[in-house]
Amino acid sequence: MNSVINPATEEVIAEFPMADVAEAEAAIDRSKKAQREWASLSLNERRDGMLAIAAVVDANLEELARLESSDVGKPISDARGEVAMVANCFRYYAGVVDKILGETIPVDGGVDMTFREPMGVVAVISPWNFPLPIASWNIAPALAAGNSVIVKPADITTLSTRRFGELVATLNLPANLVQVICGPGRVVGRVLTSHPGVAKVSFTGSTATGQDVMRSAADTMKRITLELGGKSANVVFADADLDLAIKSAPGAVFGNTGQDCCARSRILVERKAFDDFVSGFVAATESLKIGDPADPETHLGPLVSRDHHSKVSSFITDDAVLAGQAPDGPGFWMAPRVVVDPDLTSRVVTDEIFGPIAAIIPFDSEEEAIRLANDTIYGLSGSIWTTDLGRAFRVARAMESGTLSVNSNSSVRLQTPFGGFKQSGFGRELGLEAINGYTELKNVFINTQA
Ligand code: TXE
Repeated sequence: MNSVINPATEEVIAEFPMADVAEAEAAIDRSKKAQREWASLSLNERRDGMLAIAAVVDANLEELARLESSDVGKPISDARGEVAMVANCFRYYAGVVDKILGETIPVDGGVDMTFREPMGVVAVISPWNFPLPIASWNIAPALAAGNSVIVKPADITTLSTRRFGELVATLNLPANLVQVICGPGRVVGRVLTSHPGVAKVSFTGSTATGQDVMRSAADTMKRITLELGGKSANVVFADADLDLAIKSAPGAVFGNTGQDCCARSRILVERKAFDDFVSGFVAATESLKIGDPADPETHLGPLVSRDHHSKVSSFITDDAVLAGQAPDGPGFWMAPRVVVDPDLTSRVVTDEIFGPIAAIIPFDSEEEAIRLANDTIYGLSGSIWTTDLGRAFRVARAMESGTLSVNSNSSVRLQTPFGGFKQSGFGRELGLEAINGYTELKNVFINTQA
């Protein structure tokens, strides 16, 4: 039995059995049949099927948000917004079903064209920080392209995805089109990443597990998309609208209690503005409300688990400035901390912490800012704050990162590609680009001289 623990209270809120290898294999067999059925439906039927998923998510938004909030420790206002995004994700990709285009290519001696064909069974292995949204970013484009899906949520945060699976099963869709299977990553996850019946694996999680997924998928040459960790830079130039940059920065690193692959956990600030930024940032962070995730006013909940709390605690050093007050009593609570001008080789600067700890680092020139921003094994996200348009473009083009924003700390939009450079992974989620990751490209040449 797997016990689900509410990280804000440490109470067991649900128990359910974990799947084993045989169950995972049976799910793959069922999924193959579902895929053939789904791909043979008309375009309108597939579109309507996806709209029905969006509608059932909307109709159950409050329940799904409460499950997510109690399972992850996520503030309820965030969870509501995330579940609304899940519904929008299915609506967006419902509109894509009949817009998956090929090309005609000028050639001699005939006509040449390309088709984007479904891959087959897609396995989605999702993490615990944004369980349902991240699963949906992969389920929706996979379905739009004519694939079936098996989702394996992280063992510690299964509730929203399990309920989503139950809701989808009530719809008039091919049986087993979307199956949710809960089990340990090293057992059930491994079956999905190694079984010949799975064509594609979309994995979101740690870089170390991503490497394991790659190795395991190699034997059967699976297609893979990896969305892994990050150590994103928030680069603030002195010519920026400093008030706006300061107001936005705490949410960008401490949102979801820092458990965000896009967390701007390295804040690089031009020296001329450094002291003002640091004092403003600490004050803005102190105004964040830490506490009961069920309270709509709460900004920060607890960390997701006891294990994760002890991992994040190992990053706390004596020079960290405490910015806020965590509740006493049960729960995996941690108040935000700020480390000012740290040694650039320290773990707080180099490692993905995945908790509420920010490093603020000074720089003196644009070149130095770029060098510091790129001085990491990761390359997922990042921000540039400046009022100089030329500088904004220069720095954005020079940063080794897949998802950047200027004068904004946003990373994710349903319409735009999301993914990383370097050890943050490869492949892109979201936008029309995601469809390329869920289709095989086929070229057909027709001889017109025969
Ligand atoms: O992730 P794992 P963990 C980072 C973050 C965090 C660290 C560890 O730094 O502290 O990873 O988190 C499944 N084959 N991110 O240990 O292990 C697992 O069951 C197949 C960043 O929880 O990567 C879960 O469903 N699957 C990240 C998923 O992989 C396996 C989000 C992720 O778990 C498997 C989460 C295996 N051998 C953590 N082993 C981000 N990019 O946002 C585990 N799994």
